[in-house]
Amino acid sequence: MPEIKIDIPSTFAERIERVAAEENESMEDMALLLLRRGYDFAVTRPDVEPDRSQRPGARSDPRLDWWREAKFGLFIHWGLYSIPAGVWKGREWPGIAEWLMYRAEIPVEEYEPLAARFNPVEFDAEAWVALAKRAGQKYLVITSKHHDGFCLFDSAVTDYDMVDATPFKRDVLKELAEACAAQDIKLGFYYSQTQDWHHPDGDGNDWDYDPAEKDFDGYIEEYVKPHVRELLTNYGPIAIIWFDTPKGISERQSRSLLELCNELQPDCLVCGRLGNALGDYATAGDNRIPEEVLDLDWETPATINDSWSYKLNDHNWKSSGDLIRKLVDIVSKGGNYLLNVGPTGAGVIPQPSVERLEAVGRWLEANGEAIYGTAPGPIQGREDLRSTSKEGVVYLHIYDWPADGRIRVEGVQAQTARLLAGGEALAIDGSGDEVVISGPAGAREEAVTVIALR
Ligand code: FHN
Repeated sequence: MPEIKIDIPSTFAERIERVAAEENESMEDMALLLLRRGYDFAVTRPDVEPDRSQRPGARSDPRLDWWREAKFGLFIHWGLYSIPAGVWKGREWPGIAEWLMYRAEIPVEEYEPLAARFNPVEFDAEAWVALAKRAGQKYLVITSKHHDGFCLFDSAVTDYDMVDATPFKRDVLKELAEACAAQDIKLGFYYSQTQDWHHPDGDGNDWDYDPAEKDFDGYIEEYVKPHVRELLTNYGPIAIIWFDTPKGISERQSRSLLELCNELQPDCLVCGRLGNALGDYATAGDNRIPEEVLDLDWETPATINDSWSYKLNDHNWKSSGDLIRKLVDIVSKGGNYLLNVGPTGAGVIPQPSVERLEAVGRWLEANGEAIYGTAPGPIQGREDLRSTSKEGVVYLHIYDWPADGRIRVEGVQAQTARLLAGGEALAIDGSGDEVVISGPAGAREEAVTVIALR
């Protein structure tokens, strides 16, 4: 192929660099994709974009209490895109695999037949929920409809759904709802309210449909709202509706979706990506962890590898130690961690994800007291440790255990120190300006060692 050189504005170059880093792809591949599709990523983004922030008043709303306590949830990206898993007509497309239809500009006519191949015989709702349980996750959010428009639930307003269009014919959301109820896990539905590349009036598909001809308001009124009604009527209590990529949705439209959710299930939380700063809690950028405590209820959605949905050749798994540190980091800043898995087209959660979630679960079994129901601790801004707190206890989460076992902290008063895992009492000296804890010398095996100070 001949080499072509073009000058691009530096802001666009920055955008390419950022997206390439986020999706762990080469600059070259991302440049080609973004030049081709021009997806409108902003160049610089705050941790929480203003339109995805928490609505005024929600900070003290008791409806969020269970969510504030929960801290850790399981995200599941599963749909037709899980079958090609990033590969179309023999070519592997860079980036996140659930975006394949958009990035490869696959015509609806060619994408739709994937439904006839969606036969996830390995799907086992109880096993998925049991995995969340073992991981110490308290809620689960699954893609009821992602941007490709395919519905995992039985809908009366389209046949492009799991029951009507696949050989599997089972309402997998119903099975998940039952499994969640049985195992005491809260259930949430992800729903792409703005982008729908299958619906002629949804946002995003400009290769099959002329954007100038789209009736977006009609799509919200006659398609999105009936879907939300179905999701909040047919599956028992739903804890969260997780809208996504609000893009150009108007305040009126966001508000009317919120009102519908409130009318149907007043206790159901609506995430910040409803748009127009109307959500019950704020949503940070994907895989973004703010530098400091945010005085908001907020959540970071995050991947274990790079893609959200299953991608054949994405083997860039974060270590379990890294995931535990990320959980601690987020919770120490007042946030929740919604950690994702991408099951295969056959319905199998990839083994590397299972192993990592189980490792986080084992850590939480010993240290969960320092995570669930905690508030950010008094010690912030240190590289080597994080802190959380609850009634009369400060938890120090030590990332880098000092070789001599001596940990010094300022700004906290304490009489006793104990290792949370195992309960060993540590010597403590609080007589000076700082508290000095003397723990065992030498390296420790845990990714994060927690000390409870009282
Ligand atoms: O475009 C989606 C993406 O596919 C994925 O669903 C993530 C999860 O937070 N949300 C959007 C990008 O922010």
